[in-house]
Amino acid sequence: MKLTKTICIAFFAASFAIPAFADNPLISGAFSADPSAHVFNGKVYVFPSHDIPAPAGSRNKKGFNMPDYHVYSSENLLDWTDHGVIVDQEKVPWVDGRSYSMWAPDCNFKNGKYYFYFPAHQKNGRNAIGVAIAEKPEGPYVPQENPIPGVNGIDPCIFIDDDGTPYLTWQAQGNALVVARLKDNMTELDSEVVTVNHNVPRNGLKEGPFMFKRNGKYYYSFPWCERQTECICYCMGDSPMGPFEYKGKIMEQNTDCWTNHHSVVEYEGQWYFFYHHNDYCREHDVNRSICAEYLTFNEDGTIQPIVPTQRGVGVTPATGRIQIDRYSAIGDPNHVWVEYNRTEDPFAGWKTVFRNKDNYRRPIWIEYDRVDFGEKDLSSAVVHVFARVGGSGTIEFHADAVDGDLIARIPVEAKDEWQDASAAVLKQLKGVHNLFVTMPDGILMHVDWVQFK
Ligand code: FUB
Repeated sequence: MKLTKTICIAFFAASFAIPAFADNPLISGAFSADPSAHVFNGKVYVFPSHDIPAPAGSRNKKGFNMPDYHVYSSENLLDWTDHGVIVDQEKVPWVDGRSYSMWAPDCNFKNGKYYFYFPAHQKNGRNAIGVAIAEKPEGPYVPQENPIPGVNGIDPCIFIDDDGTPYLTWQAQGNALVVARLKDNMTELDSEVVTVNHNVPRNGLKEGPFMFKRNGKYYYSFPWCERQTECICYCMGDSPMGPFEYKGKIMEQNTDCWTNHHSVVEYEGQWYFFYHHNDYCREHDVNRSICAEYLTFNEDGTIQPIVPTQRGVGVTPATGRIQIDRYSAIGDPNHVWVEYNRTEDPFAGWKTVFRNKDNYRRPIWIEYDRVDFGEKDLSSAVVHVFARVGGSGTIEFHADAVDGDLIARIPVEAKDEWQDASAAVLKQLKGVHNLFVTMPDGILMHVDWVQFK
């Protein structure tokens, strides 16, 4: 992926629901990190933290600047609704309101209420973890007057066992991962704080724990910096207080972003893995964006390793703008690649470049899987494209293979500006198919998205 200079600008969130976008990253228009996903009332809710570029007056110009939390929801994992700010550093009595220290949170449901756990700096500078309580997952949340007594640290995860017993796990001082039972009121500890026994090799920082249960087994997963950046690894055990046995890595370290932070959720019979990366900000790794992938278990309950993708999860409607640069597979990288759009908006996204060099004869292609063509006939195919004199040619859409059924052939005229070129649909498809976009002739075309009408 070739990237140009990006200027990261501040984003002021609307306090009403606004739609976000599909593919990875899941959210556009604001940075988001540390996604904690849960299913409430038949929808997926994600509680991420919120990175912003360092504001004037921040004491931490080069590090994380995290002023508040939003919550997002989705029924199809493509269209995300931002429900606005749910907790703000300036409105929590115990938090230093200029510390921008609202790191990874979590939320869960008990006794008819939603309990949102978040870390921040107290007015004395020390980390603590507090609770805000709501009647609905989207809020309004009421922060408690004081943080939870005896819980000093970051990255809370709130796990509720099948019998209703709540457990809080977090990273305590000294980089220890710890767990404690909570009282039924969800705001006080009900047990000793126990260091999680996970028999993971001891080197490297461990933080951001997440706990879930499947088929009677407890899964305890966390980021671990084994070498250069954080990978996500996991353990399994028979009790939420441990001991846990190390089972391996779910996601390997990446090269660009030092942190990774995850959660795991089952929704409509499918398991998902949420994590973050710095896709929309490449000068540094403290303005991150959340992503999701499918998660698969082996027969014995262990987890298959996940490779991060641009495509992410979900089925994309053919009638929406299909961002083919969030591809599932791509041809020869000398002839087709993805570039960051050159604008001052960090969320302008990417485009696909098709380039025929040296009379390259094989198909030049990119694949975007899981497109829903619906049940009705579609009349035209559109490509949002930029091609100058000497570069223009033809863009083709094929079904399910590079040389699969020809869905449309779109001649693209040379122009000095972006255009929507279109042509009639030649082959009607029904249901979900993988879309292949090819450049059978032409020299240099930039494609931002494609769409059917
Ligand atoms: O987002 C700030 C911190 O970075 C989180 O609390 C950690 O888990 C890491 O993702």
